Amino acid sequence: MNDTMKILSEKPLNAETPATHLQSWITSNALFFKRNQGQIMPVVIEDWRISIQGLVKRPLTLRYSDILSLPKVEMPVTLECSGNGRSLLTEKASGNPWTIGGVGNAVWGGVRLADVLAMAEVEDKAMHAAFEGLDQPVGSAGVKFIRSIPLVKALDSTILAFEMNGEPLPLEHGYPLRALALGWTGANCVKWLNKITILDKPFAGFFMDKVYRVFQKGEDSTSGQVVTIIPLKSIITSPETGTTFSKGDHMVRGAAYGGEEDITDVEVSLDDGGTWHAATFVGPHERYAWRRWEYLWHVSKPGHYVIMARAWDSRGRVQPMSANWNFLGYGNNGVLEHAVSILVR
Ligand SMILES: Nc1nc2c(c(=O)[nH]1)N[C@H]1C(S)=C(S)[C@@H](COP(=O)(O)O)O[C@H]1N2
Ligand SMILES: [Mo]
Repeated sequence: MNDTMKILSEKPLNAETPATHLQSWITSNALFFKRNQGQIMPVVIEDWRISIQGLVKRPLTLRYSDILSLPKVEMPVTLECSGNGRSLLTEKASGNPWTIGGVGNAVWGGVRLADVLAMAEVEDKAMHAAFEGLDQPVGSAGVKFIRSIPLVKALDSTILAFEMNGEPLPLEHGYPLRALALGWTGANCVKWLNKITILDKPFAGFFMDKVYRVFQKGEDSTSGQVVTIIPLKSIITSPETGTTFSKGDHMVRGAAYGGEEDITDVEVSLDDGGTWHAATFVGPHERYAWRRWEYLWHVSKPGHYVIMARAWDSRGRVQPMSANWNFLGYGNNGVLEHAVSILVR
């Protein structure tokens, strides 16, 4: 384990990427955040199989070589944990205390789930695809991490990835195969895949019904929406809170991402949201991948400053000033929660 990661827990392994390592467009495999509910199991590739079952006309069992023989897709995709930013909420919520580093951007290589499902011939009444991996339960839930997504999403924009940044998928990231529901949070992207079950309704189980839902204190978890799309958000990766600057020019840097939507603008404010200034995008612009941005801040007066950034998307939506608090602290995309405090001398 790379000691430059910030470890949130050892067993199971949960670790976030420090802000300085969120600077580049591509996050390296070693520094990419790691989020596990269970214990990672070693995989012998010759013995590995994936089965496609349930509401299909032709149940399949595929080997690694069968997956590799399908048409390959390769694309940069930003992956974020549903709970990223949780520790920045003003009212605390339980769960891993992510700051901003429960997110990363990698080039994933794999196959379209639609191509695999076409071979299995999904039945007409199919509505959901449930994913199961080889990791073993640890901790309170005591059940396997099984998640389902709507079949529409599975057929339209979900890949099964076997490569990460040009390398075989690292064991920690789901070797040999993981799902990636493009633009959806990590919980919808099951690792160490060995089973896909086609269902006529969402899978019912702990990781579908008790967690990864947006609900308030005292409410029944199942009354809340399932966490799906990564919310519209901008993070400031430099400078970090507590930095002291001298007067002059300073570059503010960050990344903006918005799930299935395109990021069109990022704005920066240095006067508590009174005025907003357009940031400049740097580097690649690809659907499903974050856009890096920068803003040259000229500061001539000493004092305490709060740097805020807000993202806009192609549907004309803007990031909210404050996050919608919920019991498990999912989807924190508040501008205020992500603001950075600086002292200028
Ligand atoms: N089988 C399995 N898949 C899983 C998980 C898990 O615990 N088991 N965690 C999920 C969660 S909550 C997230 S945020 C992502 C994290 O992916 P990463 O560790 O590759 O960054 O994996 C998802 N897929
Ligand atoms: Mo997650």
